[in-house]
Amino acid sequence: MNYTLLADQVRNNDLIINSDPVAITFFIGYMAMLASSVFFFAERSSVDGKWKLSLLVSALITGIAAVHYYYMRDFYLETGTSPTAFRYIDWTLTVPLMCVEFYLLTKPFGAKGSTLTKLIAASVLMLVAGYLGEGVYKGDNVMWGWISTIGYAYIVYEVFAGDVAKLTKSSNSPSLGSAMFLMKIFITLGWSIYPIGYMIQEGNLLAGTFDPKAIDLFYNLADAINKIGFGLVVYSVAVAESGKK
Ligand SMILES: *C/C=C(C)/C=C/C=C(C)/C=C/C1=C(C)CCCC1(C)C
Repeated sequence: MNYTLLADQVRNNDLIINSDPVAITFFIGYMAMLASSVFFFAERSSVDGKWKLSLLVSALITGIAAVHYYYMRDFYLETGTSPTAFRYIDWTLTVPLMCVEFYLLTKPFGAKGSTLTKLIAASVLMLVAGYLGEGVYKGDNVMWGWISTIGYAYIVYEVFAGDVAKLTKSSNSPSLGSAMFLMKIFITLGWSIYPIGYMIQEGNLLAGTFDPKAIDLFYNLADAINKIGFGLVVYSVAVAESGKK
């Protein structure tokens, strides 16, 4: 092993970590995901039966993200470029798990497995098209962005007017109602940060407004809001419902 080279690299990474906001958010993202995962996992013991699974899924979402952030941070420090493949592998695992989370919330009120299948299919379309536009056919990123948006729009539709919305209405459960109200905010405002970041790519609608490198600032911010924030909403519903006997 060449220790001089290694020492140079450590010094170099240290400099980047101290001065590059993208690198800093990868580092903070890693720690925050890891801490959240431990928190959600540990808190399983303070909620009732069916909520334990919801907290476990929240812990898995942030745990999977923590592992990816560890690698994404290294990749970014080594290459100075966006870790697109790691990013989309992370999302392909965690977004379907977020759909499972919706399903678990509505399941006590009669949610069907077919709704879960539809949500997962829509998220796969959204992510595959996004990856093609960002990682493979960069020249056509606008077209792939629109195809991806079809999947996103379908998820928004399900939550606002489709099966998920109907169940929430018919459940007459105030705690499910308020959880779903917050979920709608995450899906419309929180999730919209991703396509905004995507649009700063060369040739897309917001090109030139930010350095294209800032794409990871958008994604890291959005991940923190949506993965940790979303988990906290599930946690607060679980605690509120567990208190009732
Ligand atoms: C934990 C990760 C989450 C919640 C990721 C969500 C990702 C999106 C909502 C991405 C959406 C995109 C579009 C709607 C169009 C452009 C391409 C994407 C993939 C950035």
